[in-house]
Amino acid sequence: MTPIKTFVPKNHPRYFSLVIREKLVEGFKNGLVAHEGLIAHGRGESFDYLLGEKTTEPALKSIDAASALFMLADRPVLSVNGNTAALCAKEICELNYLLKKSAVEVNLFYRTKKREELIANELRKCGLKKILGVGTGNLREIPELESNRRKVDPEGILIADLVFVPLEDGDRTIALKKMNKKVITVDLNPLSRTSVTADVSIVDNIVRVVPQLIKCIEYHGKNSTKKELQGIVSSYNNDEVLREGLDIMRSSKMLTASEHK
Ligand code: PTJ
Repeated sequence: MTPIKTFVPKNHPRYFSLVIREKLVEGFKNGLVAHEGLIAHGRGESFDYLLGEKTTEPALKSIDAASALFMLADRPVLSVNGNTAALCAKEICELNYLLKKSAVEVNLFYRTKKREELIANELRKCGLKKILGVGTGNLREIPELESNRRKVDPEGILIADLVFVPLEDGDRTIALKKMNKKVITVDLNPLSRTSVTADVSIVDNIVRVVPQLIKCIEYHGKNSTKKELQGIVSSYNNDEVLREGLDIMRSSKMLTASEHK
């Protein structure tokens, strides 16, 4: 995560969580994040708290399956919204660079021209040259979807075989599945419609997920055959992984006052 100027002392027990919160607020002040994005982040934080704010074993399984799916895809698209841009624009660009066949598309629920442009600029600052979904009157609509998320780029999500949709509302994942696309999501809520509908749902904080995805893809790039990647995908069970994530949250231990110190 790109360092920011922070009020949080380094030795605070929840330093990282509070720094992520400040990053999101900064993204809001810069116009990237919607008002509603702050609320969505609060919901995510509460699930992250129950996970102990770390990447769990089931999340690592999902990251492994997601890496294999990315590497097997012909036209993967990374969909970026305001929260994702504020939290990990640089890492999304790195992931895109690593994948080579992929594209990055801005897709917003609370779509305004201004936010589109600000998010595209943020991605450009990270070195991305081609950004889909912005500055074109040429967007198409995906069927059976009423929200602004229906507007997609004909060179991107419309023709993608795999779409990465972190921090989403559920409707689009359902619509993308009906279009026979594979969907990978990152969602701290294992009960969300997005999580239960996607092919691979990574129940973890996006700021931890994208760097881990990059490492995992680099590893498979050097060590795994196409057949091995296909084996990872076919043995992956998303429902099982979601149940395991929920079990970890349920068994989350209450700390006593002395343990908190
Ligand atoms: O930028 P826009 O206009 O496209 O709007 C983006 C938001 C996030 C406001 C919009 O997509 C939305 O309302 O999303 P939801 O329906 O609140 O879903 C967001 C999901 O992401 C929730 O289930 C949260 O728990 C989860 N979430 C929030 N922050 C994180 C997260 N998951 C992983 N990492 C996070 N940092």
